[in-house]
Amino acid sequence: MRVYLFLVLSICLAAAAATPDYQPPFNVMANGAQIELSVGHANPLITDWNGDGLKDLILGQYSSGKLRYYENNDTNDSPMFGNYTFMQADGVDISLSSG
Ligand SMILES: [Ca+2]
Repeated sequence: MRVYLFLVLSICLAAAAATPDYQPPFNVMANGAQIELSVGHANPLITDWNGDGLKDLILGQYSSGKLRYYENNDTNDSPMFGNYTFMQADGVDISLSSG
């Protein structure tokens, strides 16, 4: 019986893992406007950066290598971002080279 249950659970977990549920694409807004970058490449990261329980947005800019920080001012289900600040280390904007 345990072998049978294990086999059924394994099949269910494999089926669930094989069918991700993606949402339709959408434009991310900040301060009421679509986020624009000077060059079309960006590396987004969603994480609770400031530890307030709300997921924030960090965007790595391809053109200058700077990291934009957008704090989430609403909820995790309906995030609202305002103006960004550049992330800094020791008072200096962080800049990562490309390549
Ligand atoms: Ca946060």
